Amino acid sequence: MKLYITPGSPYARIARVVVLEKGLESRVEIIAAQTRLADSPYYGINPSGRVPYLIRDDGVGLEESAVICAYLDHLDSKPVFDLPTGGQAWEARRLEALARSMMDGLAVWSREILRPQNERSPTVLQHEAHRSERMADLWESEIDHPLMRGAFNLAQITLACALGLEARITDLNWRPGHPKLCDWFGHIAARPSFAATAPPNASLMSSAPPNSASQGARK
Ligand SMILES: N[C@@H](CCC(=O)N[C@@H](CS)C(=O)NCC(=O)O)C(=O)O
Repeated sequence: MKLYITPGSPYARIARVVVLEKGLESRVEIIAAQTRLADSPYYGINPSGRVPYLIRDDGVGLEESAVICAYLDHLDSKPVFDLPTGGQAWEARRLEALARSMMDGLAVWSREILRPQNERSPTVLQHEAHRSERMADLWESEIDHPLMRGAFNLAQITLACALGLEARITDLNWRPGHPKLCDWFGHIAARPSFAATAPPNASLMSSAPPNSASQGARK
């Protein structure tokens, strides 16, 4: 199988973590795709141009990190990331959706920063910065939920991949005032699957305006 990724994509990182957690390294070839590039050859492989994208052994391609993770998890017929049974399933869904919601906002923020300085929208940057603050506050209280502290699951993986975007977005500073979240993240980030998939540090991806004294500085 081939898994198309970009090194900085948090969605692709979720799938890469699952590959490692499930010991699928020998079955899944990880390939860096050229996204967001006019006429990228990658569009011939995946017309949407998005990552992650998994080409199965039968040649069929799958999009969406959640779908790809479920497929990878079921390959050995011993899934470990399926939803828990009973009422806990709704809690697992709720938490995973909250984590994905935070990631979606951070992905918009990081995309905006990648645009040329004169094309960035200060409104979008501010909106996403504020959303990230609210989501960090929310997660500081949710992080003690038994599902966030128990067996490794997709809500945990998704949240950790979202928080890990601090390496890509200089002005994302979710740590101050969130000691429980910091401690939780420290444990997850130490897992080999997370250490091996850490996004490249983009210390210049500040959303501060040019020549600002705070450019590149962490709050
Ligand atoms: N809902 C999708 C989101 C995938 C996504 O937005 N990937 C971004 C990278 S973080 C991408 O491929 N962007 C390239 C583009 O928009 O052309 C998933 O969970 O897999």
